[in-house]
Amino acid sequence: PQQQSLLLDSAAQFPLPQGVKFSYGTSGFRADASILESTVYRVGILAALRSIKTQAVIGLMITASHNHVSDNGVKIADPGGEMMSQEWEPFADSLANASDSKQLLQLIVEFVEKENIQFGGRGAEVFLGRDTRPSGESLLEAAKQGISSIVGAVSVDMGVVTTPQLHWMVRATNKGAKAFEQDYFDQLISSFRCLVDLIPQGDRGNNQEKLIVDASNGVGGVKLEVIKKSIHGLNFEVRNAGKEGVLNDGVGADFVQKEKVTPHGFGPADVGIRCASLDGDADRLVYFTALPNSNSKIELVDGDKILSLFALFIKEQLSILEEANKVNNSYQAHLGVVQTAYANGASTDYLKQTGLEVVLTPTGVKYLHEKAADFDIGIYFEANGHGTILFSSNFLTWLDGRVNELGSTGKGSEQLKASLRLLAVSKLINQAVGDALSGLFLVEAILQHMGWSIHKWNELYNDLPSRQLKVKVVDRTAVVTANAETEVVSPPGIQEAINVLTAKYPRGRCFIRPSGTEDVVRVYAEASTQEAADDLASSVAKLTD
Ligand code: NG1
Ligand code: ZN
Repeated sequence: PQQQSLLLDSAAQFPLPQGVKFSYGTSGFRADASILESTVYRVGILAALRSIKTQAVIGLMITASHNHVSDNGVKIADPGGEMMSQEWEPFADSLANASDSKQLLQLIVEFVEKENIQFGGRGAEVFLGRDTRPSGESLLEAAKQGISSIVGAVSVDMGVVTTPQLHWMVRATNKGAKAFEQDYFDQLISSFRCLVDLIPQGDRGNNQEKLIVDASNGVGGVKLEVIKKSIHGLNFEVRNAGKEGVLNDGVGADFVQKEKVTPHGFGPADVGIRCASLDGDADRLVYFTALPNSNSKIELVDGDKILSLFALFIKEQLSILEEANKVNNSYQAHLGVVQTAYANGASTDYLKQTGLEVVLTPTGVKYLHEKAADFDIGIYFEANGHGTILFSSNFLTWLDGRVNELGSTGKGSEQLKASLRLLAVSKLINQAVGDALSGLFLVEAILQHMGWSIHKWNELYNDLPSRQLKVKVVDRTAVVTANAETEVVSPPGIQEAINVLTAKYPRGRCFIRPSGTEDVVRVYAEASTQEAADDLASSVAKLTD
């Protein structure tokens, strides 16, 4: 009863805006910030319930990532730092759309019973974070109100953080580790240092040319400036750090990847220099280098190529270990990479040719992450630059043992170094979620290790020309796909028509799927020339009309 009146009173302060329908998509709720207060308040309640249910700390992040500065959004991180379990999404939807406080209360009562959520044990604890959007401050207040409308629930405000930082904090806390921002920085800096110290002498220092980072005028820039003060072994400059320009406006990973031109703040003086772009909440990373005399055109080094670089490095370390294992006690580490249908076909071919196991999943980090967790080392990336590397605890335990064993025999062997490198990667890379900052430092460490320039890296393979289009449709749910979204099963006949069109183009590949975040059907096509890819995409787009 005390709980019920508390909820009714506080919910009444956050009325649902008229005429909108919210849906917990691939990245939580997103909308114009002005209509999000009730949603964020309700997600506060949801997070508190999730914390009680899981008896662990839960994260609540307020961000709209690469979207416009006037948008905002909210999503939940589960105890391991991963996205909230999909099983709770329908409940999230119904909470967000409850018409008034009474209906809200009723939904909660029913759900608490159905999920058998037991009050009275450990109270809820929710970590809150937000990006640099001005609307974040008042939305954070709404989240706090939502959390405190559940009796005994507490929130811990982590302030302005990157999305991956908040996920990392949740994960680390639930593992019993120290998890403040400084701990995150310390771990990143020390594991980067470790990788640099393990670079074979001959190759060291081949890659000390400056790196320029476009921080999308977002939170990533703020954090990079902090890291810059204590990191050694990397010469970098941060641009678009958010002091002047507008968040995600002509800057950032999404812009650079889609437009394939330099972001604002870059000019002719930067031609040929190794550059990186983060998105607004620093969970996406792409690299690029400006081409000479080309009207700001760039050579894009996307998520697929970051994945390829990581895979190559890890495979090299594993093969050093496996050499030794032939004699010694062995552990056949299962390495796999996970992509979506948007991965450039040339990247998939390249990965397979180097002997890697490649798995395709539907679009959305939750699918990729889940698949990657099936491997001892699972690397996943979306072409847009969101991805990370997951290590199984079995493998890490084995690796720890190996390091102790090899270290104690005093053999400063190659195997020891390879083991230490893999351990350092597991600490540097954010295993909760894709993280542009940790990804960036891993890329930099590997480039130094290999002694590679960005051009050398980019030459691993040549991207096939591709084209993405979106088609506004009355009902995007009419398009149903199978096989990791590579085939349309409904409406009938469309797939056959796509096949006929695709067959006309050398190296042609094409698929359509309903977007999970926008009211559109997306068309993706690739072929041996840009013209062919454009043609294929537009002729397939016509099929969906
Ligand atoms: P949808 O709208 O479902 O295509 C987009 C991106 C995803 C992912 C999500 C979440 C493309 C083609 N799709 O999903 O990769 O980033 O947004 O933000 O880039
Ligand atoms: Zn993002």
